[in-house]
Amino acid sequence: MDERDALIKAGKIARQVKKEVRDMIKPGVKLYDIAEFVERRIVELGGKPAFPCNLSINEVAAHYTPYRGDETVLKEGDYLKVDLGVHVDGYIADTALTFRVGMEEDELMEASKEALENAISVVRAGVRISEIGRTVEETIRSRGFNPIVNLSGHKIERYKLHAGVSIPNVYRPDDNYVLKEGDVIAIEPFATTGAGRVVEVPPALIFMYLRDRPVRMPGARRLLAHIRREYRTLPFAYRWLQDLMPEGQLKIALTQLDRAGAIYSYRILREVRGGLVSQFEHTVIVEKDSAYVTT
Ligand SMILES: [Co+2]
Repeated sequence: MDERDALIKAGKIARQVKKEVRDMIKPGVKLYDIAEFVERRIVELGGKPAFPCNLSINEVAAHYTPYRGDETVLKEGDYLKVDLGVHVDGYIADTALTFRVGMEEDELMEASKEALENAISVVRAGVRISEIGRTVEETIRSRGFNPIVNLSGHKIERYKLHAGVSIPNVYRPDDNYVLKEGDVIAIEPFATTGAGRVVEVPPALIFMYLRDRPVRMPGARRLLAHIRREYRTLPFAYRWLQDLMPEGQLKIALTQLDRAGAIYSYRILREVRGGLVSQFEHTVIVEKDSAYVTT
């Protein structure tokens, strides 16, 4: 399978899982069950999770993924962001959508969805990414909401979810990367009723391997070898490790690895003023005259 076929296959799986998860979104359903369903279906359809299924509610913009024992349930009216990733042989599809639990789509959701559509319509080889930022920002502001300025889309490479270039959600004249034919990018506008900025809050439920580093604790060394082998340079969930060792030991091991610089910890991202947040995301392949949406 060549690169493009793998990207398209990953996208197709992501699309199918998005379609299936819709029926689960009801008041009273546990986030844990949704995340496990999403990741199981990805595997059943022939892919692997490119990162843990993110399920972020209301003022939480991103990076929440449930842990085993998590009793969080959906409530009527919640804004639930489902952000999921599929990889086929390292080729990634990253996509997200927002549901309003038990309710119809509203203007906040439409703002980020329309921003995504408008952004995709400007993508082609030769376009500066500042044009994407401009389009996203204008669309969201024209609908009376704020874009989240410190969250962005990203260029994607094989086994690399964030490959160095950020795809902005606001206009900044110095965002001068020019899209090339064959680039793979994720575009993900976030619209909010808040100030338009996120802050990190504990805990971290998602991590990523960075590099081998010496650590004293044997459990931490074993854990590092495990995550390097299983997830390579892709993010993984605390939930995925809960069978490996007792909870207390796992937490200490992750803390040691973080302090040693062996792993990166993704803390929960919350809108600074507690504003509601909506997000839509697609992965696209940049073509000569357009964008090919894989998801
Ligand atoms: Co993304």
